Amino acid sequence: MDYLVTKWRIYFGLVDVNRDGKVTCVDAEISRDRFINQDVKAKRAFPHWYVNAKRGQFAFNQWWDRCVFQNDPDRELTESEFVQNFVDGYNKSKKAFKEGNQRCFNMIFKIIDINKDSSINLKEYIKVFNAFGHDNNEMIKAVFEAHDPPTSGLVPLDDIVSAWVRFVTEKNRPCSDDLLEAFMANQK
Ligand SMILES: [Ca+2]
Ligand SMILES: [Ca+2]
Repeated sequence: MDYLVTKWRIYFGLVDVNRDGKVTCVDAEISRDRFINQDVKAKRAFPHWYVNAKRGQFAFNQWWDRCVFQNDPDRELTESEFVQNFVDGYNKSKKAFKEGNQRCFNMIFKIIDINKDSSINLKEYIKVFNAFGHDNNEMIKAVFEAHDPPTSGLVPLDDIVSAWVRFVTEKNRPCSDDLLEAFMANQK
């Protein structure tokens, strides 16, 4: 299970937005507000900005509650508790674990797909990583390119969701795991 645990630790690092070694509602609030408020001046020019921002906030909160805090938003998770949840979920039912992750990555990438073209571009990818407190744009670009033949610049939503579900649920290391390698090579 070492390979999975390595990946779950990386996942913890991605959601511990303020890097205090715990995942709490503070991380949820920071990432949500940053994501919603980026480009706020530009967006205020659009009449539906406020409604869309409210929808985005709601969807973001839902993702954190369901997918990180398991419906208990007051939870505080250390890295080992976070990883243990994954170990327990995985051991309980691999099928349910995979389906749960499928739902969660669908949820988050639908939010990230800002222009609603059912694909993710580098700008959208950078925006969400930045909202989660990761500003190593070299790493983000490398992770994005691990999904994508660099020529097209767009990754279909379904492909990006599948890649993340594989990342979080696949126990056998393939000959080449581009996503993991992109994270490992660029860790600061
Ligand atoms: Ca934190
Ligand atoms: Ca898009």
